[in-house]
Amino acid sequence: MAIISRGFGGRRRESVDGLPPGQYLTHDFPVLSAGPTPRIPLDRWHFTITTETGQKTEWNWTEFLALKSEDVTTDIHCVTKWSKLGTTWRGVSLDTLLEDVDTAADYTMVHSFGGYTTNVPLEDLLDSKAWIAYKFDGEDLEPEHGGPARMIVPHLYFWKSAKWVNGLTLMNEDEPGFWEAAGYHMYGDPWLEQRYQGD
Ligand SMILES: Nc1nc2c(c(=O)[nH]1)N[C@H]1C(S)=C(S)[C@@H](COP(=O)(O)O)O[C@H]1N2
Ligand SMILES: [Mo]
Repeated sequence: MAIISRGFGGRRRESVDGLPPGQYLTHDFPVLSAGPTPRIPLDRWHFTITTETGQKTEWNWTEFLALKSEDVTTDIHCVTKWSKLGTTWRGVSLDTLLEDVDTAADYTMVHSFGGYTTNVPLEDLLDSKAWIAYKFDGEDLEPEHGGPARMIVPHLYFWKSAKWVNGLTLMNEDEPGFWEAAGYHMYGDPWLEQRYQGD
């Protein structure tokens, strides 16, 4: 249940169950991109999983849409301190995509069209914790928010949810992605406020 409170500083911020420490609630959907929005024609879209031994599994857009899709309702938390509760998505679970992939690796690097990368441990992509989403709020995902398809890993800060995703690489050792190499936390648990290295 949402509880509205005014706080003391004259700033009106809602305090709500389900909000991690240091976060405030937003009702709009901010756009945060480190560069220009790439436009990816659907006939050039692909998602490729590459194992630590170089084995590749790839889906084109038609093959991807033929996979089992799920509706997901989840809260999202950006490291810049906004959170949005109860967002609704439709996408393909990473459990489905990784089902027939043979790997002994523990880490992944997620890759995007445009060059963005972010590292996520493999176990954080499994057991209904991550999806490649192509709908938001019942509509096709807008390019600014990562359309045609983006990763969502909602239990970690939202920079781990790569927009315009096009693949993931399995790795034996953890390596930093784009923001992690710039000082952001390697894991990014919002409940532990793992914003920056050393948190
Ligand atoms: N490819 C790509 N994915 C990205 C980003 C980016 O710059 N490029 N920004 C990240 C950050 S910091 C956040 S908070 C969310 C923002 O998603 P939104 O723009 O849909 O709110 O996307 C994440 N995924
Ligand atoms: Mo972010």
